[in-house]
Amino acid sequence: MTYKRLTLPLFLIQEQRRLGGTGVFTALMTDLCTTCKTISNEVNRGAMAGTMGYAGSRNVQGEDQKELDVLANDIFLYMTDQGGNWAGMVSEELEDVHVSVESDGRYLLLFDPLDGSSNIDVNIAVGSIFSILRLPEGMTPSKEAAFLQPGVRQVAAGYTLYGSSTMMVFTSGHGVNGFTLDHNIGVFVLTHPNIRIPDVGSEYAINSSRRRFWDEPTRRYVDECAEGKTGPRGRDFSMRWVGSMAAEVHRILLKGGTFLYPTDSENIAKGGKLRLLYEANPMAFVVEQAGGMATNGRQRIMEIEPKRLHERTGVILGSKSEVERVSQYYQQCDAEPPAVAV
Ligand code: AHM
Ligand code: MG
Repeated sequence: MTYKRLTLPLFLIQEQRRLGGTGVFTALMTDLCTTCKTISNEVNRGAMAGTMGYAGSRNVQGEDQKELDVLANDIFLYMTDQGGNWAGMVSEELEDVHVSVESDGRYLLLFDPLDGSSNIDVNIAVGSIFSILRLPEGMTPSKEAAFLQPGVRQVAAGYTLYGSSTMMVFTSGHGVNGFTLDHNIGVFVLTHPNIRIPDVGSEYAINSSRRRFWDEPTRRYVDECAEGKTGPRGRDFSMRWVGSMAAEVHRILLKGGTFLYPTDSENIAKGGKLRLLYEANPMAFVVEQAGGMATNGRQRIMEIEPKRLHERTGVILGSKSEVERVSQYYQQCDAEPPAVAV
């Protein structure tokens, strides 16, 4: 047979058979698939959708919401509520947990409906990021505590990138697979099976305009990369910054390298920039499953015990050898005796 395109629905059914699943995971992923296809449609219509610009509201993080932020959040909640598979949700755009009414679902969904939304008005890639947890025994989804689980307990996680094509990339703990949306048939198709992050990467992604706030290990790592062939790394690097974590992580997953949004002297009071439960943890799960590494510099991201729904963390992730190097710089910095005042 010459026709060999494996669609996401077929992939899920094959995995369900292979791993002896009950079909619940297939149902969860089907909900997410429909959600992201709907958001992709809205994003692709651009200015024609009439959803550009600000909504005139702020989210719990105090950030101005774009109209598409609000719409994408509504789509997530509506599409996932209907199936009855989910007990509750946490969203970047909602202050409190959302409980699915009339559902006996045992799973929790944590998501950033539209990551990098400052890019919407200028037609640059945005994404959705999601993490799936089990509702712990004896807990009700209306309580924050049900969601405060470390990333190592994620059942599945991933992102959908609305770029020059729409791609969904996810892991359920058995490797990472990427699917491209075929708009003609309205189905995601497996295009990137078993993604492995290259161990040697020549790209790093960081918002360099924050250099004045960086700590010593970040500054050292970036400076050494920027010195290229003539510096201690002995080779040249390129720097990229899209301003959308989904796009950044996707590039690094395929090409290797490092993504850094560290805690710095300006964001440390908030704990960093990126949110642990629905940005850092899902991306860390994907990156680790692809053979990479994800840390806040001093601790593996997925082992951080969350204390709040919208908790933030520093994030350094990517190719194993590069992230190990940054971690070593943190260790060396922490081991240095404090300077003695004379
Ligand atoms: P958002 O989820 O509110 O869109 O913000 C998160 C984004 C990340 O995708 C990206 O890595 C970062 O914030 C961009 O930060 P900066 O404004 O420093 O470029
Ligand atoms: Mg985000």
